[in-house]
Amino acid sequence: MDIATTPTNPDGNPELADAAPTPHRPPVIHREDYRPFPWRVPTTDLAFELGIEKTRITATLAVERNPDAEPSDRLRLNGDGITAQSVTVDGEAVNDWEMDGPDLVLPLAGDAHTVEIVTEIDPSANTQLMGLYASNGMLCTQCEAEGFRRITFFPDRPDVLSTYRVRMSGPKEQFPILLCNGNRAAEGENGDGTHWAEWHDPWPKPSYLFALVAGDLVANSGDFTTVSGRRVECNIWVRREDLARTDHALESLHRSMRWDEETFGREYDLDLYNIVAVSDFNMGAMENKGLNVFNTKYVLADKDTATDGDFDAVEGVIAHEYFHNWSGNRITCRDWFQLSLKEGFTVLRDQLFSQDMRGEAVKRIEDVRILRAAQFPEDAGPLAHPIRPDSYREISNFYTATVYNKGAEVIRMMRSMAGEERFRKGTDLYFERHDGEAATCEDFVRAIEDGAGLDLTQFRLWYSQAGTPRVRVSHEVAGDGIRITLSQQVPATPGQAKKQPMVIPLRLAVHSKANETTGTEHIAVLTEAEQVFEYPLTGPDPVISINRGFTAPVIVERELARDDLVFLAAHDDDPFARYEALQELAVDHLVAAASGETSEGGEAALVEAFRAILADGTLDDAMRGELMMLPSETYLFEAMAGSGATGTRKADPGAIHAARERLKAAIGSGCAEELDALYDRAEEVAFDDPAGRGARKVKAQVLVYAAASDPAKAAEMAARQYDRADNMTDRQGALMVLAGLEAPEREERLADFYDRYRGNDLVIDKWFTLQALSLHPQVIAQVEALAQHRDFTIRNPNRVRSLYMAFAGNPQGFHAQDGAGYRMIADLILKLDPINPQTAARFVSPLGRWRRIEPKRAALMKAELERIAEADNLSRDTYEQVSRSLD
Ligand code: 0A1
Ligand code: ZN
Repeated sequence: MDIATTPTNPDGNPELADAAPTPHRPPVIHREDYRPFPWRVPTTDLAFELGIEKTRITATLAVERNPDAEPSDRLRLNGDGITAQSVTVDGEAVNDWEMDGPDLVLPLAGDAHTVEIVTEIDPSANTQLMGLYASNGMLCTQCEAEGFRRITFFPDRPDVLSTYRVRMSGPKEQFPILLCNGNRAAEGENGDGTHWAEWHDPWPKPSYLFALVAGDLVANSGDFTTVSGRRVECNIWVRREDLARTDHALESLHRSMRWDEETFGREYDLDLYNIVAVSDFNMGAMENKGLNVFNTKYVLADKDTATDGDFDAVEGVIAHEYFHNWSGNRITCRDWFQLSLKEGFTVLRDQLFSQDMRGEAVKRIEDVRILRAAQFPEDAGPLAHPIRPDSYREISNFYTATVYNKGAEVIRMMRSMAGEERFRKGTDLYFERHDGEAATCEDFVRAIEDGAGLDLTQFRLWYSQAGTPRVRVSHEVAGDGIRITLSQQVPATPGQAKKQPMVIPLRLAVHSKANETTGTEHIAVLTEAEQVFEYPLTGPDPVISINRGFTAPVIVERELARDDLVFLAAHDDDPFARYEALQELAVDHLVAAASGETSEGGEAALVEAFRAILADGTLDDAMRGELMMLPSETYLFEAMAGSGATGTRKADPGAIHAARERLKAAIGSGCAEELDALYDRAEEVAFDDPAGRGARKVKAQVLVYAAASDPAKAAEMAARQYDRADNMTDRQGALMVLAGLEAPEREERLADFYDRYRGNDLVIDKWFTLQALSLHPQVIAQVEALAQHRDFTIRNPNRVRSLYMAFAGNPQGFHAQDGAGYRMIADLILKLDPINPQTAARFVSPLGRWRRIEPKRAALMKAELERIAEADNLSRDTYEQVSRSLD
């Protein structure tokens, strides 16, 4: 497909009036076309007269020429679906402005002016949830990436930093709480039932960090004293009925604040930190300066309604948004191509925080599992892009696992190469050098180079090359040493046929199988296409343990004998490497089985390895639970399809599903006694016991294996667990298994769950998800019925995701042989696109994987993409994802 390139104006924006792009083919924005904005906006004054159906905004911008940019006598202010009621320049009404597409362009001759613009919007009609919108009777905003332009005309780009003063007024009964960024400056009543508040944010910020909330909210409050003695008032704002579920969020915030001081030397910089929970939200949460807006899912948690995983997610997201105060807000991005500058770094920071809070090994395994489930397929498919993309049509489509999670891995590699102490010197230098600026990924890399004393010249390729590198490992023993040959290949990705060798740091050790001893750890930094590393041997029968701790986000291809993998699974001293060896055993066996190859002894070896894990007294249950999880079907598709460049084999979802179920049954029956004993032991552990979380995790796993090997017994066990549960983890774990079984217990417990939690949106979301994810043979019909349920609404993103994202992640349903699953997702995309394009576009990528799937299903998937592509008036979001998926 040809790409419509877009020239830029001197005013630094794409020329929307250019002929090539049409609503059906939105323009492509290129990283190389970045130009500084010709104007600065030192101060922005906003006055909001708030109403659910009509809000009037008066924006007063002080503008002055930017000496660092090419001069222009026009000021281009971005808009999106808004019209100006009036425009004044230096107090005089003017009418020589014009609209250029959605933007307002104003001629300005002098060096400095004051521009005032009035707009009026209807928040209740805002179904996209970008800009100012209504949710449950309250008003809130979402401005990243380009939502501010739906409120008022503004240079809505991250490199225009301004100091904001905001006055909000509105009916007091409807909106008793009025919140904005920064510190409260003044408030008062108007005597006509309305009241007002003025807010001042002393820190210059880009428009995407602007936020406002007005509603009937209550707060869970708790002060935090920073390292230098500043008292910070912290509030978690929610609806009254949710207040009892906010303690965990507040405690997580306090822990994050302390950790960032201790670990990165970052202190909070305002007197107030507000977090508001809203139930209609496109993403997880948003780091607006001093006023984070959160999806309720990442705020509310108590034992009865949230699982252990939910508690972890709340802690992780609270930390993530808090850490953005430095990595994102104090130092922001120059342009949206630099998104990984703030997101990759902040994800790494939140991962390190959670490792410190909950244990390094288990958290690392969880993070790698997420990377493999979400990012590896992205990197191997039509939507592959570097962590710093080169072009986009709609930036919302680039809030991806690549920018976030691979971005974090790339910075983690720098940390591994530098060591913790030197890495900290690098980050200190970055914060010092760029505080108050809109920076680039290049700025970050240079600061780490200078501060940590690394040469990252070649390493920079991680920012520009997409695709998951494959590293092949072979070795030969030479005397009392070992020669390890590592070679790398980076697969071709869209727009990038040829790749250069990357810098790949791999922690490795050489163990001795005969002596059952573990070797010392080395770090091998692979920089060439092929390279030999030599190490001394510590004993006979060497086995290489490589990419320990998952130091590099690569796929390791090693031809290890099954015995060697079994040895590593049982004896490796690196917990991640143990997990990896087991995963590899399972992948090898399952891919062979799904491909119709014989995998003689594969199943027996896995059952034995499993038995060893169940019996291993050195493991705690939290780690045991991780080790018990088989690779996901999506990961197995990737393994079966091989690399983009060389893989000729296609993934067969039906065969993989069947092979995986067979293996689960074999483990379930082969280790029945051990699994039962584990369950009985875990059942005795009380909820609050420090071992409780691990115990709940292994119980859920035991049920999974029982369901595959002995469904009647599993139904009985799960029903009993459900009935006796005193917490959501046990209840959900049991119901998840029941939902996949054809047993009377299924309907009873599902009905009970619904009745018990009716009215609690987040838990009802779980009820939808459990069913959409289930292994039940009738899952498609069940999802169709659930879409008609009175509690289903297409307007709430959480609810849509709870049903359809879960379904799209259920291989058995989504990949149904007749294409009914694909059709269902395509129908959803078409229906949702006019309402909420950002959320609709996120459903395209599962269909986009068609090239790696066997031909019959691939044709059905592609046909659905084509059907979407033919629709009139597709949003920019969905258009971009569908056209890239078909290219
Ligand atoms: N910056 C946020 C993510 C985010 C991005 C876009 C949004 O618009 C709907 C919302 C949130 C983060 O990384 O947490
Ligand atoms: Zn973020």
